[in-house]
Amino acid sequence: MIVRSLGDLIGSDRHTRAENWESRRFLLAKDGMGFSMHDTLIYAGTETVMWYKHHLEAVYCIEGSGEIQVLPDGPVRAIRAGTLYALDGHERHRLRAHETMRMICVFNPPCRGNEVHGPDGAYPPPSDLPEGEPPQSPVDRA
Ligand code: 9YT
Repeated sequence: MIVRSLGDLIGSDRHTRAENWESRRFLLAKDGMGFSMHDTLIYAGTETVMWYKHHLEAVYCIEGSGEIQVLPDGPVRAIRAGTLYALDGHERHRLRAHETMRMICVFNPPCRGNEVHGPDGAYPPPSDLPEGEPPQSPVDRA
């Protein structure tokens, strides 16, 4: 069983920061679950274009508000606490945060570490990244 708290992740190698967001990665590929799970903040006033060509992503908003649009011309859909979206077709999309949004993000295949978006808005395919070290601490994983 794995037990982790958000406080364990802050400032650790499971805490990845980008210009518009930060991602606290509770579960990664090395945890062996077959998906990764992140607690992500999308900063108020930002607009981010993303395109997860190599991953499926589901996102559940638990705080804040914003909107999402599948590009180039999909309908603009409101996001607020209690809204989920799932990119089941690897859709290129734009996320706008009216307020800072706290999102629980699940990736399949799992992220491996400190992925950030490339110029195309994608994370690299898992085959391009090292596997990552297995969990070391018996406290971390028991
Ligand atoms: C909602 C979204 O995709 N935000 C970008 C960060 C990403 N989800 C992550 O790695 O946590």
